[in-house]
Amino acid sequence: MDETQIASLLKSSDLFPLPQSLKLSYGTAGFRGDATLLASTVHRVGILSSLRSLKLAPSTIGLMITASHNKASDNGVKVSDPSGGMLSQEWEPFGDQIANAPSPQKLVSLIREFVEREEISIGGGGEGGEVWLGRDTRPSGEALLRAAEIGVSSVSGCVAVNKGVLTTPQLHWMVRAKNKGLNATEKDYFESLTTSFKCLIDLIPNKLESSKLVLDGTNGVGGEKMEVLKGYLSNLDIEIRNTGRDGGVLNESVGADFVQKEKVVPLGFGVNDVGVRCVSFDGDADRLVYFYLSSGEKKIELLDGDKILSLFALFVKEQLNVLDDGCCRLGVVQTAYANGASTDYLKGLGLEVVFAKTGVKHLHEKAAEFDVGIYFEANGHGTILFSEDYVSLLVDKRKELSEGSDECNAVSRLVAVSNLINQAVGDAISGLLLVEVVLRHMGWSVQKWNELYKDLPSRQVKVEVPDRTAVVTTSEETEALRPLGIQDAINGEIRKYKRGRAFIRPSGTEDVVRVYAEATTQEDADSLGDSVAQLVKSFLGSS
Ligand code: G16
Repeated sequence: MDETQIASLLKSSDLFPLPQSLKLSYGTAGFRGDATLLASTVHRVGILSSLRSLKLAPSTIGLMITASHNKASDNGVKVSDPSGGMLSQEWEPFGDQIANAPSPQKLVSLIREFVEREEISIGGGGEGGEVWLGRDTRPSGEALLRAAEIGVSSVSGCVAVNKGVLTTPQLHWMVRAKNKGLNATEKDYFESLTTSFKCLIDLIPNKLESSKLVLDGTNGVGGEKMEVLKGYLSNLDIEIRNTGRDGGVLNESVGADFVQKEKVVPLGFGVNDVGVRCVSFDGDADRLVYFYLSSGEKKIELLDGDKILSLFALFVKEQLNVLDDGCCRLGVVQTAYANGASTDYLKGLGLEVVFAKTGVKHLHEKAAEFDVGIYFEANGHGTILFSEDYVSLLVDKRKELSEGSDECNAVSRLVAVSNLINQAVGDAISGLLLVEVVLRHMGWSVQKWNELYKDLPSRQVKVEVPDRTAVVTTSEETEALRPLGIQDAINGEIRKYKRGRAFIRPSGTEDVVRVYAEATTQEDADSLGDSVAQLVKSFLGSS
């Protein structure tokens, strides 16, 4: 790094001093925290993104300003690699180091060491770097995006391109398309989804009139973008609520995280919606869960990520059965949060089920090992990955099949699904379109879909503690290794309940320890969850 580059980094870093006692880590999905404290973090992630782009030149990197399901006053930043997937985990420690560097001088010395070690050529006349920036609708997003732009541009030869308000999956999709040399605008995203959705609808043998779907847009970017998509689609009857225009607050008693954790109806929905198919997005529209009200009560029937995964698995398997394609390796990936009943159901279908740590970056990696890998977290984050080799094989196969035959239709469906469902990351919009296709294909109502299996009652609790990092778990997060003795105490509680299962883990996005509990009755699941939460408090203290 030459003197001019060092001066440029020092100058821009002076604008964004690190707030006192701020300690952040890249976490499950990037850096998150109170938005008023994040300017230095976002600026530094801007620098990191430029370095990543130069390292992988020629390539475009994505930088998204969002805190997704967190409260509206929080914000955050996450990075997309050129593939559209999450930032390589190998770079996360460097992210942690620079985010916490106490002074501009220390920051620059860390960058210098890293640039040398990684042999990154800055301003050496090679390919320049490019970082595409997006943000959700949080009020703090605009100023933070500006901080990111300054960070990106402080690295010589790198340009920041502001793509404005987007869902996280849109930015990932666009980055992936750009790096593949494809059309990569937001309009291209909508057109690609619309074309494959129409193709899948046309392939449905006995089309029934579809009933209305109601979307809870969580007062965030997802509702806004679905309004745009509606303009492209003629065959989806959808009503959009909680768009944020009517004064509702982002994620406050609305959205996928609220609906999935609390299992109650979001604001804006009520007695008039009994029996209607409803869906909730989260704050940056990378998660979706379906639900319906079976009575005028607040309680809902939830169709979470596990049920979406099961629906998709059935559909894909049905197509593979038509092809009699024993050589396609189809697998599904879940986390410890997956309801035990869903895992039993998937295994009963003869599917290979593997487990990963919480965080899409972990699930995505495992799903990519299959020809067709379906991954979903119970919270509604997931997608279907098709290997490029398998898609080429399908495309070649289609050429040999007679148009309109069952085999040809099955191949066309699989290819259209690979185009519809986001190959970069979980995407609520494309997930919604695929659920709608599959329900119509099966001729199923949301109630019928819900009957695939019956969830074991479960309970999730958040516990605020002075230091959540005191909880250390095994790699699959099913057992706590620290604090010493807590797992034995948890096991003692689990043993008291029939089919009892419970685990704890530190959240990577909120300052809490999460507790998950499951048992044969809701009363037992609640009681197990509460007693494990009590154990967390007694081992770690309450904050
Ligand atoms: C993020 C991750 C998800 C993860 C969720 C909760 O979601 O992308 O994979 O399940 O956080 O993580 P944790 O339990 O560690 O807080 P989102 O939608 O908030 O970006």
